Amino acid sequence: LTSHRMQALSRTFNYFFLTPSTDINSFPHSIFALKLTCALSASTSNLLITITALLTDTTQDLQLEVEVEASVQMEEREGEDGVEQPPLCPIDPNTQGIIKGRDLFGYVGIEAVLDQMRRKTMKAGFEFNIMVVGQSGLGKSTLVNTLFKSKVSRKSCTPNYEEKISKTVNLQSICHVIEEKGVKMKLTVIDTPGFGDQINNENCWEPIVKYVNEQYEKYLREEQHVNRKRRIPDTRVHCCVYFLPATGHRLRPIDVEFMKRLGHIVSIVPVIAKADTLTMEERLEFKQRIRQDLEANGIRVYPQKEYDEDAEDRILNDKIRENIPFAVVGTDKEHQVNGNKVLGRKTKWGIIEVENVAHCEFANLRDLLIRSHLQDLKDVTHNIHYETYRVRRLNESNANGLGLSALSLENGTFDKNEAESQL
Ligand SMILES: Nc1nc2c(ncn2[C@@H]2O[C@H](COP(=O)(O)OP(=O)(O)OP(=O)(O)O)[C@@H](O)[C@H]2O)c(=O)[nH]1
Ligand SMILES: [Mg+2]
Repeated sequence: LTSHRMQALSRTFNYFFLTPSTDINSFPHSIFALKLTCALSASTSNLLITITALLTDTTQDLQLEVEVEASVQMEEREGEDGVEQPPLCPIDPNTQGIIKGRDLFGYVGIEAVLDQMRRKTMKAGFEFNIMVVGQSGLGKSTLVNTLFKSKVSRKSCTPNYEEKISKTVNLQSICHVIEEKGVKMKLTVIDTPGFGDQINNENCWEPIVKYVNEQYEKYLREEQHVNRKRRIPDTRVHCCVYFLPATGHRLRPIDVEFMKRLGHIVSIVPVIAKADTLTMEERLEFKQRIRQDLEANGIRVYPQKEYDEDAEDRILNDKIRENIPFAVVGTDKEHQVNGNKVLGRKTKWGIIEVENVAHCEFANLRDLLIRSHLQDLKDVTHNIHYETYRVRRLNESNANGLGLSALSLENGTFDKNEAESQL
């Protein structure tokens, strides 16, 4: 609070401004709730944590008292010698008609909900699942290793992934719990076998589409369970990193087909693989051509324009849209550069530093996936892709005259007795 605002508040209310050293137990119980409001007004994060711990059960009472207090204040202010008081806060013409908590009765501490959410998330941790998809030999498995060995996890993960990367023949998940500043993230990367080796590559997207849908189905079944788990394990693919070969030409028909299909069920982030094989000019031109091709073919890649929430979002996402596909280089080796250990590819003419933005865009990809858009990717997965799947499945089962339980039965999770007992 500014000192001006504090003065204005103490004219109207008998407020106590607590400091972190104030002993809250020394206050009479009857004015406890009011004092909590005051305490939140002078909030520091430490103070907030102590007080919330003391008052977890009185939150409801607190809200009621605050509301009463607010109406009293309004009456007093209206009755004061007919003299119009200046508003405590300047009135924003854009918010006229909306009474904001602060304007009415000072600082209530609504924003403390952020602290509450933070504490809950820290306790529970969260899951994030990335899938890598693309033609064989483009460096998918290498990039998964790069991600786990790079800054995202260097401190917390012991690389137990096999040292020599060989051709991936089965779909496999690599999972690490990464902890940073007390926040736990269970990061799972699903490595997929590359396609394009067969003479006939028709329907090569099917195993991937099947896997993505299976995860939605698993989640749907859990949701419909009568005794639902408190937290449904989330194995849904939140993001699919699609590898494009650095041909320098245009999108190949197989990539167009593949991405078209995947784009409807999962958020795709395309990347140019092995970008160290392109010069800077080639890289720029190739990126531009890919963006044109994506648009011309109506391929939906993340972040989609229609899901931008506001102008701020649009500005941030426009920058990403102008920059995709990221040109990445992968490695699982570390080298010494100027006395520092860096992840890089050693060539005859120098070291390509994977995490150096002047060399490649791996760091931009990692920032997008983890630092800036992780929650949005999870939200889009849940609210758009999963929702579309859920609606389709429920419509299907209704059209077939099967109930929800039958839907679960159909997918083989329940045994017959369990389903009958639910009915
Ligand atoms: N030049 C260059 N080579 C790379 C890069 N990333 C990986 N490689 C090499 O490419 C080869 C294949 O890498 P993998 O990671 O096995 O490729 P993949 O996409 O997993 O292949 P599949 O498992 O068959 O689908 C290895 O020899 C890697 O060292 C890169 O960014 N640049
Ligand atoms: Mg592989």
